[in-house]
Amino acid sequence: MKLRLFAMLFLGAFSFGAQTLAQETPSADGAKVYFVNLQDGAEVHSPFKVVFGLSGMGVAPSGVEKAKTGHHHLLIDRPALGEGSDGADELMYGLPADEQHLHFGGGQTETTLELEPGSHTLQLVLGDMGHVPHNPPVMSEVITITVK
Ligand SMILES: [Cu+2]
Repeated sequence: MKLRLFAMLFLGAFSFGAQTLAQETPSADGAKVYFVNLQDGAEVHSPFKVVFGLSGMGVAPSGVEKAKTGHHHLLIDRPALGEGSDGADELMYGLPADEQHLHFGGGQTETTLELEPGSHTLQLVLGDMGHVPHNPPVMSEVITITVK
């Protein structure tokens, strides 16, 4: 009996702890992000415009807590979300901000990119107010483009 109570308290503490961690912001069923103006295999001249599409959820600036919203992130020249060496961490704690992870925390829905000539990969990922992917993540396919 005593042991059972302890186990319940332990499990209770664990689940509380898990909730305060991330990937707890639910996405909307069927939500999608996508590239409006670029397809896999596209050839572009730098600088070029990238337009972000979102359906089934809304765009909100980072730091704004509102259900079923998020802001865009553009992942450049790296493995698909969740598949790199930091895959588990980025799903749990959020995306870094560097030249491979652009945040559009103002709620922007497009950008202009300047990339070196050659082949590059791009992926769009929606993040919550704290830059953490939703659960389940709302992300585009990884597309490969060639910059002429
Ligand atoms: Cu962000």
